[in-house]
Amino acid sequence: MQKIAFILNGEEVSLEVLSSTTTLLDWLREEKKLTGTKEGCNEGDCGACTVLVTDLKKGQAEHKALNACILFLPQLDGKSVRTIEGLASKTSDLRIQEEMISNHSSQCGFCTPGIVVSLLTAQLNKDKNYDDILAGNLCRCTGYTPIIDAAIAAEKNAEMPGWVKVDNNKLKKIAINKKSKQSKLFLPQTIKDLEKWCNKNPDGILVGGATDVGLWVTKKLMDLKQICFIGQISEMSQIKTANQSLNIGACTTIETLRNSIKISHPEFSELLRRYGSTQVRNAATIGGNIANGSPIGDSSPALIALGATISLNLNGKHRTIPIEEFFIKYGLQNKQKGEFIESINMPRKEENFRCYKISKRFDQDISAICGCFNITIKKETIINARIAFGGMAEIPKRAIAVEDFLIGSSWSEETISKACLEFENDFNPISDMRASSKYRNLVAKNLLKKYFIELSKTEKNTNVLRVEI
Ligand SMILES: Cc1cc2nc3c(=O)[nH]c(=O)nc-3n(C[C@H](O)[C@H](O)[C@@H](O)COP(=O)(O)OP(=O)(O)OC[C@H]3O[C@@H](n4cnc5c(N)ncnc54)[C@H](O)[C@@H]3O)c2cc1C
Ligand code: FES
Ligand code: FES
Repeated sequence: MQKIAFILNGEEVSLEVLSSTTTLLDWLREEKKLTGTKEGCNEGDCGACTVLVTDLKKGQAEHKALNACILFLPQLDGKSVRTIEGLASKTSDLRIQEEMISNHSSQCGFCTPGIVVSLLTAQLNKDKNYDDILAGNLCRCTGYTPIIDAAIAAEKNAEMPGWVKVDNNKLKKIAINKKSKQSKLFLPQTIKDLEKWCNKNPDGILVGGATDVGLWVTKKLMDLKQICFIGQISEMSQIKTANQSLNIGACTTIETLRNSIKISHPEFSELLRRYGSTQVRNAATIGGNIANGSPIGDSSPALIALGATISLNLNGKHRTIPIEEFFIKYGLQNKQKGEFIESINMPRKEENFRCYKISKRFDQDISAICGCFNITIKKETIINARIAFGGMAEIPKRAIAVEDFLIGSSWSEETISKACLEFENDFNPISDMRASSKYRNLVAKNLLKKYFIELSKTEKNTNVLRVEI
C-alpha cells in the first residue's frame, strides 16, 4: 500500500491508497461528506463535479479546473484541491458568488458549484473567454446569459482570495518533502522510473489524464490492477523546440499544447479548442489521445497530416515511427507489451496545414469527421500531399488514393473535383449515431473543396459567420 499527500481546502491530507482508482468525487462525497461537489454524468461531460486543482510548475502555481468524477486520488499527490466549500472565507462569500446571486444566475442550483469553481479558476488565470471556460459546465435551467453577466460583473475589483497564497506556501512544503522521499512505484517522476515499472508490469495500465481510463472505471465498472500514473513525469511533460521540429512530451496536456502552438500552428490549436472542454483538455494528454487508438480522436489525423513521428520506449530502447504506422486496426496499435509513447515530433511550421472538425455540437463533442490537409504547391503544381481523416475508417487514416491523384497535378478546381472521386478508393465509412456513411463521404469531399477555396485565397467565404444580435 502506498501513501499520497495533498492539500484539501487548506488542510494537508495524508492517505494510504487502498484502491488506485477511487475517484476524487467519490472520496469527497462519501469519505469527507463534502457534497457541494455534485455528481451529474460521472463521465467528464457536465462539469457539476468541477474542482480547482493547483500544482507548482517550476515554483509557479498553475491553476486548473478539473472534473473530479474522472480524477483518481493518486493523481493529486503533491497538489492542492479546493472544492466549492473551500472557496469563500468564513465571513464573506466570494465576489463571483455574490454576483451569481445578484444576477439570478442559478435556478435549481445543481450546476452552480461547478460553475463557480470554473469561473474562479478562470479569474485566477486572468482568462475571460467565457464561452470556452463554460463549455464543460452544463446548465439546463438558467441559460448562460445571467451566468456570464455575473462573471463579467465579478471581474471588477475582483480580489485574489487570501487562501491562494497560503495554499502556494503549503504546496512548496509538500514539494520539498516529496523530493526527499523515494519516488513512489505507481507515481514515477522520471522516465527511468517508468521504464522500470513497465519492465516489471508489461501488462500494466498507464494513466495519463484518465479522461479515457476514468470512464473504464466509472462507466464500464472495470476493476483495474497494476496501474501507473505517469502525469507527474516532468521530462515527458515538456515541449522542446529543435531546428525544424517541436518535440512534445507524451504527458503534455491538450490545453498546454493548444496554448503553446497558437502562433506556430493556429489551425491545430483551434482544433484543440474544440476538444472536449477546458476541464477535459486540462487533464487529457497528447500521448493518451494517440495511444488509445481511437478512430475519432482529434489529434491523430492532424499529426498524420503534419507528418509527425512518435518515439516509443521499451525498457530504454527507443524506436521512432511515422505516427500513421502506429494504428494497425481497430483496437490494435503498433506497440509491444511494456512499451510506451515517450514523445511526439512534429514540424515547427506548415503554412498550408488546415484541419476541420465536424461534430453535432460546437463544444464538448466527439468528431463525426475530422479532416486534415497539408498540400505543398510549387508553380501551380502539387508536389506533396498529406491528407488524413478521423471518423472515416476504423483507425485514423491517410487518404492515399486522393494524395496519389493530387501529386503532380495542377492546383485547380478541376483537379480537386476529380480527386474527390478517389475518396471511394480510400474509405468506406460506417453509419453510426454520429453520422451516416453517405454523410461522411460527402463531407470528406466537401472538406477538400473547402481547403482548396481557403488556400486559393478567393473571396468565397467558407465559414458560417457569427451573427451579432
Ligand atoms: C467528456 C470528454 C470529452 C472528450 N472529448 C474529446 C474530443 O473532443 N476529442 C478527442 O480526441 N478526444 C476526446 N475525449 C477522449 C479523451 O480525452 C482521449 O481519448 C484520452 O485518451 C486522452 O488522454 P488521457 O491522457 O486522458 O488518456 P488516459 O485515459 O490516461 O489513457 C488512455 C489510454 O492511453 C494509454 N496511455 C496513456 N498515455 C500513454 C503513453 N504515454 N504511452 C502509452 N500508452 C499510454 C493508457 O494506458 C490508456 O490505454 C473526450 C473524453 C471525455 C471524457
Ligand atoms: S459528474 Fe459530470 S463531469 Fe463529473
Ligand atoms: S441552475 Fe439548474 S442546472 Fe444550472
